[in-house]
Amino acid sequence: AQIEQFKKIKTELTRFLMMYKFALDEIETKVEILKEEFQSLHDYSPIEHTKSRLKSPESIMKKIYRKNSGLSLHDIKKNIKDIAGLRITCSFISDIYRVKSMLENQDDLTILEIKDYIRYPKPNGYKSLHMLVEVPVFMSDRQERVCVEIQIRTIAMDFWASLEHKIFYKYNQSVPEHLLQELKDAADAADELDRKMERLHTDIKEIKENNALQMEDEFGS
Ligand code: 0O2
Repeated sequence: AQIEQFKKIKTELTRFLMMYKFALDEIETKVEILKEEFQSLHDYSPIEHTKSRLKSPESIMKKIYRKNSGLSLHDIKKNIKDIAGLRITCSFISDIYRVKSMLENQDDLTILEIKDYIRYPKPNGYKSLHMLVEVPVFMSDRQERVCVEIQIRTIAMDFWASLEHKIFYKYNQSVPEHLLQELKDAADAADELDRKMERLHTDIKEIKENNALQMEDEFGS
């Protein structure tokens, strides 16, 4: 009887984690469609690249412990919202909000929460737009709504966050004040770069549009 019970738990656990993989597949396809369609319509893509990850069982366990969550699959689903994660790296800050609204406009997605760490950066300088969305996943005998955490950021924000994660992750002692300040300065430098590139992007777009209008005037449309 115990073996039967183990088998049942194993099947349930496998299906539970598979559900998050399917949800990620769904979201990735959606984002890929947006990317391709935008590229073909505007000859430009607001999305540089995407990267998905499933939280490891070890990392899920750590979060359960930290959040003092119950241990049933139901509790885990309710309390750990970033088991499935998708990171979208955009070219420019304005593209982040463009991708956000394209996702908000998809009827089958439910937006559970949006955290705008771009408008309100974390004290260390962390910037990113976080969306918690629920995706319907259709399986052979049931339908589940599964939560996926989407992080949208620019290349510069991603560069800063990846390195900050490497430098400070698992650093359990308190970080000296002057290092925190330097980290914040680095985030400001990344932000300055983002704004400069956005300005260049807008200026070049304007010049291109003006040139196109001039051509139309000269040769008729
Ligand atoms: P990992 O290793 O990326 O998976 P939560 O703990 O998720 O219930 P919280 O902390 O309010 O609630 O979530 P929030 O603020 O949306 O942040 C969750 C994720 O954002 C983190 O996941 C990181 O990926 C990223 N993040 C948030 N703050 C920072 C930061 O200061 N630096 C960097 N590099 N990343 C950050 P995990 O699970 O903590 O980590």
